[in-house]
Amino acid sequence: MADLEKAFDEAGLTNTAVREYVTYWAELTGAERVEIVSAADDARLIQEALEAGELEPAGEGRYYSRSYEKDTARSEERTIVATSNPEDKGVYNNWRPSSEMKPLLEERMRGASIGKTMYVVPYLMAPPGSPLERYAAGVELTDTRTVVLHMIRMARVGVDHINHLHDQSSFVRAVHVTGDLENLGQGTPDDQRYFVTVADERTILHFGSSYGGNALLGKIAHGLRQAAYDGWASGKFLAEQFMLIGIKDKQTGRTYHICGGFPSASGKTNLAMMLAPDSLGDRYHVTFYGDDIAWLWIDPEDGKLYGMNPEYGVFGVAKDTNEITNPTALHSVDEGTHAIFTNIAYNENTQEVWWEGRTPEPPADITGWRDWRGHLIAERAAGDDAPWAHPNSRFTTTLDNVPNIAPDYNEPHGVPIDGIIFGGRTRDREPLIRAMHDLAEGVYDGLTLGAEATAAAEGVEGLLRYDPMSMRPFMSYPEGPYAAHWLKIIGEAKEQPIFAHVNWFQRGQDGHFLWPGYRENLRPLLWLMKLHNGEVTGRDTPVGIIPTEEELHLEGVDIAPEDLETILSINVPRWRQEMEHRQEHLEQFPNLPEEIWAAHRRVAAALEAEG
Ligand code: OXD
Ligand code: MN
Repeated sequence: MADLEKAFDEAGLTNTAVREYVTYWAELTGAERVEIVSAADDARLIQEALEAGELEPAGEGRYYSRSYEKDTARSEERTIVATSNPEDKGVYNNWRPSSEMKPLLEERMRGASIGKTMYVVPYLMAPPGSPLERYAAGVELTDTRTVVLHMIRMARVGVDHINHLHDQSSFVRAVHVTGDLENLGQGTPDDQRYFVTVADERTILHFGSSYGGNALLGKIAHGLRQAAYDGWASGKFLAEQFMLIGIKDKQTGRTYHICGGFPSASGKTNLAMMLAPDSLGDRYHVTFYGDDIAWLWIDPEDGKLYGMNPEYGVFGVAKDTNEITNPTALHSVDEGTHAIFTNIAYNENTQEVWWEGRTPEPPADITGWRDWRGHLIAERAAGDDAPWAHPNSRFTTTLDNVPNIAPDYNEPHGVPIDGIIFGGRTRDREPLIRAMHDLAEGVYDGLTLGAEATAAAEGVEGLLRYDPMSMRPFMSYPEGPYAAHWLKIIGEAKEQPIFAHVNWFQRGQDGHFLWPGYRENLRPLLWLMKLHNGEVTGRDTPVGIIPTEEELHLEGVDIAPEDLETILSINVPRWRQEMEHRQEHLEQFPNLPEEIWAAHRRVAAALEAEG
């Protein structure tokens, strides 16, 4: 091994705890050399990756990469939360004892980086100076250059973030070793991969993938699993898979902030990047803070609830992103943004990129086009209509590239939160929006959030796949204490945020969507803020307050009167059915706070009382 001390000194890495940690893992993995990375190294690393064929140019100042074909998504079955306390076992966290998992991971990683460079990526999952900064520092060790390039886009990266730590050892130790991707038995009974968060030791050990969701350890493993655990253990904050937006009322000068959770494929990124409809654009401006993670806490000074996006970029799903669904996302990956695409279709002659839903039809002239696996489209067998891009293909870009990025996204103190919303993809029953009466009902609603099963194998029609607060894959401690922690943190807020459930996806008998969605989704959110301000009263129902037609201000919205009536009403028999499923779902969780059960009983009784 080359001289580590020299490498640390040259990079200005002074934190002795970090130096010890890097030394330990460099020796264990057998890495040939160590390179300490800062964001300023990006251009050089890009150049190296282009020369090595890990990236290809996708026009000017934009790049394309392909991952190994069995390594294209997060693996929930192989993801584990480990601690030394068996009471940390929950329903969804896949808990295992750390005494079992740590040796296992060390065994997998031993010698696995022989001949490779170990990149040391010091990062911060917060704007610098944030009151939660002490939970935000981490150092990812990775053997893969494209992972480094993604980390530079998704987190604030540089040695300063860890040199100046108040407590030099309070950083998350995040070790990523790719392994021999072609021999890991992905998805077979002999699967060798393990993605482990040793939460009570603030250590993340991920082996067997270089796909972003498994390999960018600042994002999901630290930003969600570890941070949720830290937030609970410290009693100080919540870390949730939430988007966060601002809505500025130009007439009053006031900006509202709304965050919220949506299970996968429920349009969270599109909502987070939404623009105001043209007819409301003179008055309202929507700003983007984040599309995937929010940390929430109470400021002891003013007692208000604050939120921030700990990430520095967007790791978005490319499929179906186009001028109508999300023009903001398209601009955030324009040429010159240094965005990186993964697993979309690529034209090696023209350096163009394409994915399903980018345009209604794929490019007519297929010359030079290769699918995400790298196979020429022109050489496909007749009738082979496999997608050109992988359904989980991604774009990665920094927040500064998002055209409507909030001007204060980098402010350390975060932004005051006015509303918390949940929404799934539900074809019937769920109205356009229903506001909750109080905190307990809000948390209850979050815990019973779900999305419809998408494939027959996944579930029964009409039955949701429950995804509490959209955190099912990221839960790190048991659901009962999780609910109690929510009640505690939000309960401490001097000004309570308003909770609501939204649904853009109700369908008619013939399958058409009843609500136009996209930019029009601003209207129900404006209604929610007016309700919160006492400017409207809505109509009370057993499952929450819903807007009247007049309160929604629908001039110019293309919607049939009967469709509008459906999305602004409650189907009581369907709701009664749903309550039985909810009961079963909640019964899985030991120690659920009595307030949650009381909210459940209240809603059930109100539904029973309806004619
Ligand atoms: C996810 C992601 O997997 O944000 O949820 O990438
Ligand atoms: Mn996500």
